[in-house]
Amino acid sequence: MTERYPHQEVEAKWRRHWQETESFRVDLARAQRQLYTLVMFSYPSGDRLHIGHWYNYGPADSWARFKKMQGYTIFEPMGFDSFGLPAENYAIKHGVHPAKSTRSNIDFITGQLNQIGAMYDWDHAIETSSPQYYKWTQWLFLTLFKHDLAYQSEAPVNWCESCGTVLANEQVHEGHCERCENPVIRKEMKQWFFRITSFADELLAGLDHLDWPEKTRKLQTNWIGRSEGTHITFKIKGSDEIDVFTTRPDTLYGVTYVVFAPEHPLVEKVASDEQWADVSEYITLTRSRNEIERTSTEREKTGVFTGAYVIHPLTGAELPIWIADYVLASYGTGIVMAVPAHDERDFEFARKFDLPVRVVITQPGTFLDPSLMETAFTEPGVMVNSSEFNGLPSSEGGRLVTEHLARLGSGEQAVTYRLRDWLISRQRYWGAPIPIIHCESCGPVPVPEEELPVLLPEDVDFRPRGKAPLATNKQFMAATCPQCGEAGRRDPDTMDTFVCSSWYYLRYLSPNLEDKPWDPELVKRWLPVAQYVGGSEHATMHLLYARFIARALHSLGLLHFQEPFTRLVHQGIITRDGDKMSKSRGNIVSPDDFLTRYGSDVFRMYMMFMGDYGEGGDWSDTGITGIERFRNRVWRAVGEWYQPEVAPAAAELPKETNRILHYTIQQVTRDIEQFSFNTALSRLMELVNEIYRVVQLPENSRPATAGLNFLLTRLVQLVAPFAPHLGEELWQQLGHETSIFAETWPTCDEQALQVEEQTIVIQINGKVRDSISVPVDIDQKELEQIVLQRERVQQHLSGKQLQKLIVVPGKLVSLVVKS
Ligand code: ANZ
Ligand code: ZN
Repeated sequence: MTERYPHQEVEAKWRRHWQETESFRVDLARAQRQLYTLVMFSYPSGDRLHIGHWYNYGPADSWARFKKMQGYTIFEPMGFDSFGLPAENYAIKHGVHPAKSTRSNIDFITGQLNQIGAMYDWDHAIETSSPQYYKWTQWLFLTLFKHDLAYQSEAPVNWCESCGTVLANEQVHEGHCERCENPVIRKEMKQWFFRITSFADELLAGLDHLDWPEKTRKLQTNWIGRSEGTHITFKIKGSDEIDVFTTRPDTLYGVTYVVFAPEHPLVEKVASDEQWADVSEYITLTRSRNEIERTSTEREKTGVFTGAYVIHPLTGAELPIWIADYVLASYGTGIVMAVPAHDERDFEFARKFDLPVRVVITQPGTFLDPSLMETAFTEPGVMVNSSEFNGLPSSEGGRLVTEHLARLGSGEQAVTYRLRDWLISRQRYWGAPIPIIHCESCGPVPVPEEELPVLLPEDVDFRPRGKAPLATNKQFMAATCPQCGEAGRRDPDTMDTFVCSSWYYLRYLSPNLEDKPWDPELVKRWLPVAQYVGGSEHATMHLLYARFIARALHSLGLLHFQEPFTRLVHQGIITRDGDKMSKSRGNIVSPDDFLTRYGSDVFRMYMMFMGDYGEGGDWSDTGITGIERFRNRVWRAVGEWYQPEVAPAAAELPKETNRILHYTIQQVTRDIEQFSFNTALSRLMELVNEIYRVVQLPENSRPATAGLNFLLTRLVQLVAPFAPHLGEELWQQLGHETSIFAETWPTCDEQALQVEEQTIVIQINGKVRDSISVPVDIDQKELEQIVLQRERVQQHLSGKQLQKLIVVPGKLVSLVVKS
């Protein structure tokens, strides 16, 4: 037998070759049939490249290589999302400056990425923490600011008292600080926002035209949360007017009280002196609860009476105003008209605080007694106890109530979104500084574009301690107002890293461009991104932000497209022996160990083989050996049976082998296209089995050498995208001097797929009774089965006994029956 496949040498050799020959460099300005394929770049944090990255990047590259062989010019860039909390937290934990730790992590990860053997064009790499990059992130901020799409406003933020810092939502775990585990409170602070809500309708409508996973489009739809309803105005007794947002105007006559979100700015004004102590205590209590807790249906309802009343716009009744944390300040108007008879939360609240329940909707012909109700009646029905609206069905009645209110000037149709404007400022160090100078007389003034980037100073104590770290650097903070020349101060906040990643795909095309964020010609040629691959955990953050930024820039005439990512695929999650991989379980697969042992191709193929790409799979240390065997079988087949002195010839293949080959081509082509790598690999394994079968046939039925050579050639081409190093190595062995990825992907000959059929006559007791068409190579047992199941045959068999069944291959099946 032959020696072992020397994967280490082979893989190193080809990676060197690709690098030396600049195989993946693309002339972006001239390329034809251009195809931009993108993966989600990584944070260079201390965890380095883990299996999740590999699962994202390896298979995505296989898809790209397949497309390259189909004749596309591939642009497949890679870079680093190097600002942000993961890098900063790593730096804090290890006491190194983030600039330094980021640098060494990037260097290390670059080496790991190279082992994947992907077609990355490193000349186009970007690092979002480099001044050449964040200069343009700042430009993006200013562009939005100048068009009123960025603004500053007071907003509640997650605040950890013990760390003395603002936390991102992701850092809050069930109401507690991820780092110190102390409770997180809400605190009002002045923050920067991007006006994503202006694009809510567009972002919603745009989802219909995207080739994205259904689940992700649903998540975005729910996240945007468009809700149609009515704004209804109530007058506060002896004070202002307020609006509520309701989706059920048909229940207006059933309102028995009104609830303000505790943090609503009017609460302080309307609360009576007697109630103020209770009210203010409750407001403080609410700060310690997050929205998930507050809206949980499990929790018992809490709240406090304010001592104030509103006047019902139609009945003139006086209704008490309460505050309760189940009403959120950030949704609708932050005030709810409570209808306990028809809303579950209001019902629970009313029962707890003994507030009246008034039924105004019933099923036709039924009667509901409020004192006997155990839950709210939330279905639509017919209006009752509603004056002139009695008898109307909910939907029509709701519409008429709204129209009636509109005539009185006390209401109008309204649309509300769950989506909030994007809070982009962070009181953290490791991010792009916000390019604004605050001036006493001019307010917030943009830093002039020619002064960008506003450099992030290195000399800053970045440990979190209650205010933006940059504020402690006097030199950084001092600035003159670009407008009036007076002394001003810089904005000490930095931008959320999701701002960096909201536009990175544009920069990849020309990462070193100095006077523009991107090259409009290249952008026209290459964008939008044809294929994006990355984790579904980004469904509502990154993927929504990037869509918003593209739409915002489009609306300003700066981009020709509205949607950045035409087609999106999510890789699934890899578990190990059924468990999620985690440090605490100690079951993390370290790619590096397996790479040394099995090589990059096997590692990549094993991940692709484990399960459906979108769903993920379960890693097993023994499972990978099956793929190693497959790789070795491919390698040995070529080494042993390919005869370079004979030219490959398709015509020399036996029909059935040829059919299997074309079936494989057909299926593999279809499967890779759809990211169905596991099934594609199964087909390739079957093809390899067929090769091993035919070479063992006796001399006279073995395919001729030219035919076998052809078969092996096709095998190598089909395997290449899955195992790029092996593909190149074998291609060279087959006598070629150029890269296999410059070859054309094999096409399926539909005709070869036809199974040859023959007609078989069925005789019963010597008489021809039926005939059937079956494949030429049908198995005898299978033929007998088919014959016996024929309706005609069954008729002749019923009540009789089959005595004999004779098969004359290719011609006849003869049955002898007796009664
Ligand atoms: C009266 C009413 C009667 C309501 C009824 C529902 C049923 P969606 O569909 O999610 O948009 N609501 C409005 N603002 C709120 C806030 N800030 N916090 C908590 N709840 C709020 O929900 C709209 C409904 O949620 C509104 O319609 C309001 O309650 C409540 F039989 O008004 B409804
Ligand atoms: Zn000024």
